Amino acid sequence: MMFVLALLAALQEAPPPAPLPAQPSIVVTGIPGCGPPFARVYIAPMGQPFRTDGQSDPMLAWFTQADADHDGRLTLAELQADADRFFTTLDRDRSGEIDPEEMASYENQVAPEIKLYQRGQDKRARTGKQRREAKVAARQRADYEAPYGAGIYASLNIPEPVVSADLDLNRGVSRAELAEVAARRFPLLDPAGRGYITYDTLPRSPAQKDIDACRAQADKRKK
Ligand SMILES: [Ca+2]
Ligand SMILES: [Ca+2]
Repeated sequence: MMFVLALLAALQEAPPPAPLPAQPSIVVTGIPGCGPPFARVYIAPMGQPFRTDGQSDPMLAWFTQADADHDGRLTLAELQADADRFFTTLDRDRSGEIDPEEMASYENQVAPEIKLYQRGQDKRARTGKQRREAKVAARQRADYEAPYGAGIYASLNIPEPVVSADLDLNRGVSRAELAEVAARRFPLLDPAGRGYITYDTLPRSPAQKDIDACRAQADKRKK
């Protein structure tokens, strides 16, 4: 990673290119200004975060794991099995319910990204321009349609994918509730009603779309 960063820095600082002598080809996987090709986190439809260094796709990591029979088609049964597996991870005391304490550990330790939309979470020092930009971004997130919380890193705009599975509002999420919620989310990921989800048709997260747009712009400038 350090090597790639150093390489990128060197490329950015390089003087206008002179004709190059023949060299062994160097694969540069990041585009300066756009960073690595993939968002470093993807929050799966049932709430589990997948992380990479940005050189491989965390959404593909989830899809490959969830598509248990590896036929390239994620079925509802497979999505529910994925939900069930994640439930077992979150229900630490094996009580059969993700209780408020386990919910808090999900939001604070397992997937802290989902809290980033909350006020006061980000205490970075900013210049005036950055503050103005942050304000605009916050205003956009306050818009109902704009993604926030987990939605920024996910295929579905669901700010908190675990707590929102508490269908009976008893402040706990049971295995059955998570399975039911998987059944409700499945059609959102399969709008054509094919009965399965493929990686290619899975909506890219807003974070990934930003990167894709940046790279497309950079590509255009090169041409
Ligand atoms: Ca499958
Ligand atoms: Ca419940």
